[in-house]
Amino acid sequence: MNITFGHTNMDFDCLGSLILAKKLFPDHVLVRSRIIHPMAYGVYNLYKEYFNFIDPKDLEKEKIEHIIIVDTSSAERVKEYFKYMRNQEPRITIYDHHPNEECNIPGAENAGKNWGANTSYLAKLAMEQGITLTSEEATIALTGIYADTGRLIYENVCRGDLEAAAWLLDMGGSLRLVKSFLETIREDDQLLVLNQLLLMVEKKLIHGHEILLSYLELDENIPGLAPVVEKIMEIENPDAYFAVFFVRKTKTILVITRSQKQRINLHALLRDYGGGGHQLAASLMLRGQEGPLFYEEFLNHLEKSLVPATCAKDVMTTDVFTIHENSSVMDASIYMEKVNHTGLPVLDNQGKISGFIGLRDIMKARRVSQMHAPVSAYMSKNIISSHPAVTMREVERVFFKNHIGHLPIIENDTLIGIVTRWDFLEYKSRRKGLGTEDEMEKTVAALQTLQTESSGTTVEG
Ligand SMILES: [Mn+2]
Repeated sequence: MNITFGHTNMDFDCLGSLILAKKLFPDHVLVRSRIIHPMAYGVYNLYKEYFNFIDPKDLEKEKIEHIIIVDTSSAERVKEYFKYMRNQEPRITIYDHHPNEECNIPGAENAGKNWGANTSYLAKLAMEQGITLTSEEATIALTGIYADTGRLIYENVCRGDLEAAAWLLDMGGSLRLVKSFLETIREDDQLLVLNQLLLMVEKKLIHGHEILLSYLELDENIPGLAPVVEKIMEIENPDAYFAVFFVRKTKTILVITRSQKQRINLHALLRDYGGGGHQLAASLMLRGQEGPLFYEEFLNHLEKSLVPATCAKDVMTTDVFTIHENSSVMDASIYMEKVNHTGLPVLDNQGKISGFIGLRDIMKARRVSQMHAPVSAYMSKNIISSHPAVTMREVERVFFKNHIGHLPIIENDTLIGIVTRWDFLEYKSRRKGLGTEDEMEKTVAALQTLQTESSGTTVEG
């Protein structure tokens, strides 16, 4: 017998990979995990007959020749299947999309590649072989891709993920169904907590970070609080959210946190209490403490431990090209072209900033043939500037509110730098990822594992 299986606690990407593996390797039978991720349970239950799973227990009487493993390379996550296998040395091939992760399944070879979703990689193989899918199979696979790539927006998404998604749409995959399967808030009590939190969340500026905070007491534990916290994160868009819950019945404190800034390292913040997780997503559970006391103490901890937010002086350009107010508009125009800028701060005799001249001001002078007039006659005198400690969030607001893309930074009446569009975009594009690609991959992988780690639903028989 030849078999295919994925990791324990099967999630969407695992199911998507399995449905495609069944098409790619029809002489292999699918074996299901005895635990299914609660999020993915609906898909499993609705499409059961498309998989035709056998149970790990059924392997007891079989002689297994070849095994295909999808969406994991970790021995720990497939041990439930091997428990029942009698023969010692089946051949094993792995299709896992984290080939950098250490593969510790003895004798196995990973044929996978670094893709956003494992399903995408198998879809590419199916595409190349001219396989066709039913619309149900395409929908299952499409759900896997959307789930593991954060709806095609995580930083490890590659061209192949998008091509696979396009192909699955051609095969009749339904985005309407995908959307409904990925809905994280489905229970009434989740909705109730969501509404309560929306009314009570408090925004606080701590060392330049916009921090969202809430403290809520619950009668008993409610499953699925993390998706509620994520939903609030989406609505309020703070730099980080610390949601503290106190469950009265069990006297348990639960802290769920999400961040979108690498400067706010949640794992490090919660480790002091015995919690942890990852840089951008972490949680903590504590027993035997009073909720309100803990919350107060926790706020102090944040004030003490948060590293100050990135501000203008960290990202600004310090070699500022300027022009004197007595120079001609013509000189300004030539200089701008030379330094490849669309605007220049204008300085007076004391070296202080007295205005700003941009392309539009130069056009105005050109239209009336006044290119030899002094810059001071055409510059805009209403200078929007700021100080070195202004946070990047504030810079973003100033840009948007005033329709500008540069902000001169002034200290003690002296121009010390300028934050340009380019500086801003550089900062923004790096803010969600981490310094190096390696670390970025780790974070994405960690977020995917977090999804997988939440406790599974054990299936019948
Ligand atoms: Mn995966």
